[in-house]
Amino acid sequence: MHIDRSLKLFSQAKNLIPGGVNSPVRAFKSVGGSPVFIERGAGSRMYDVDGNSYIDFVCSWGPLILGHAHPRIVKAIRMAAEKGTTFGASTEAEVILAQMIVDAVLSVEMVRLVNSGTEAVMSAIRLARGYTGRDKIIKFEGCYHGHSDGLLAKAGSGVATLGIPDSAGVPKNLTADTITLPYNDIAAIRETLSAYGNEIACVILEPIAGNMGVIPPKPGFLEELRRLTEEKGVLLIFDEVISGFRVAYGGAQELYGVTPDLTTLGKIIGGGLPMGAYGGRRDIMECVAPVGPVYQAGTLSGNPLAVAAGIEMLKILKESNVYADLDKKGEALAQGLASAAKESGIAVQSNRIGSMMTMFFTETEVTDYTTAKNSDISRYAKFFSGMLDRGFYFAPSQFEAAFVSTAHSDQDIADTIAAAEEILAAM
Ligand code: HOZ
Repeated sequence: MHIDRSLKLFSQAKNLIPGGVNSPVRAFKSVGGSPVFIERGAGSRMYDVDGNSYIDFVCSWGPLILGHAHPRIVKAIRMAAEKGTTFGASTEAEVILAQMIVDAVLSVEMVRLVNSGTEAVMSAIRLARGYTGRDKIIKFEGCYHGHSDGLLAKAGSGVATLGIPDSAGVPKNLTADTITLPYNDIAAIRETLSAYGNEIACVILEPIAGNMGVIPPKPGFLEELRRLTEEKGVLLIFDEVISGFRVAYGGAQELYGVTPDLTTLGKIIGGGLPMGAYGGRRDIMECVAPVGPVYQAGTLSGNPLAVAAGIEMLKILKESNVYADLDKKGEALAQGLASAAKESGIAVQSNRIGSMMTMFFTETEVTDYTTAKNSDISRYAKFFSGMLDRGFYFAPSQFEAAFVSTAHSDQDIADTIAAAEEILAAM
């Protein structure tokens, strides 16, 4: 495979952009080799600047549940652009999207649109603190909630593979109120809430962890978390930036039947354009300015292009039965990869919920950050590079999810498994 133009661009980029990338994992540091530069995408495929084609299982890290450049979404964006790209003033389309989110996500009675998942979570935490009058928050090891200061503690993929424990530049006092506990460990949360419950504003988690690789909640974990937080007047926030509209139309909270107080969303709701949202109980959301005292604002919030893409995306998801189809494809891929590994005598753990999955290169079950870190990342790197060379684009990090979209055909999945059999056998 020739990647001459990508190599040239990467060397130019390194001179202009830190590490040559606008988000660290994209630099391929933990898997080796040099990143390919993408020119375009269509359906399940991406094409790089050297003309190589890849079946894409990153799907822009989650938003592309319908694949690349879905004609209806492209049309919606084009039509919106013709009317103007931003107004910094309210539009009818924002009301339509807000209604669609409220109808879909059980916990959300009111919603505020922002520009990214990071912004959504940062705002939801401020809101939880403003509402409760408490400062401390609890997060879980390996759960990623964006890169705002107070949440960059044991934050999964990017920091995990770069070997940076947290981040430089975050003053100690900004993480002093962040308590970090092991994911899926109900005893730890029970103890902490019974000792400090009255000081804690919120517990935030990815109800299905996606950024230390996919780790589902253990049976009863979310239910017990809901019960304990309610008991202590602590708000429960589900970060559904990845799982929202991905594992079910109503997200993980629909799938598991557990309703948080606040929910953060991103990725899919923007139809592939930058968008985030936070929402929840009306009495809490009414603390947000201009109704209440918790300030949050943004020039491009509710941007017409992103809103148009989001509306069209949600319409398509609602009208077609995508989730059963995605689950079937997800299962075929996860099972195919796992049995290819088994046949080659390579120990893996295959974690999957619907169309999001991770194959961890480890012998032991993966249920939290510590067990995820048992993975042999050099083996993942070999798998990744072998697959990339054959035209299959997986995440350049062991600690990420692989995503299947509606655009992936059964043939795409079969071809991927066939290639994986060869790579794994050679390892
Ligand atoms: N770790 C991020 C996704 N979970 C990376 C995002 C990106 O590089 O675009």
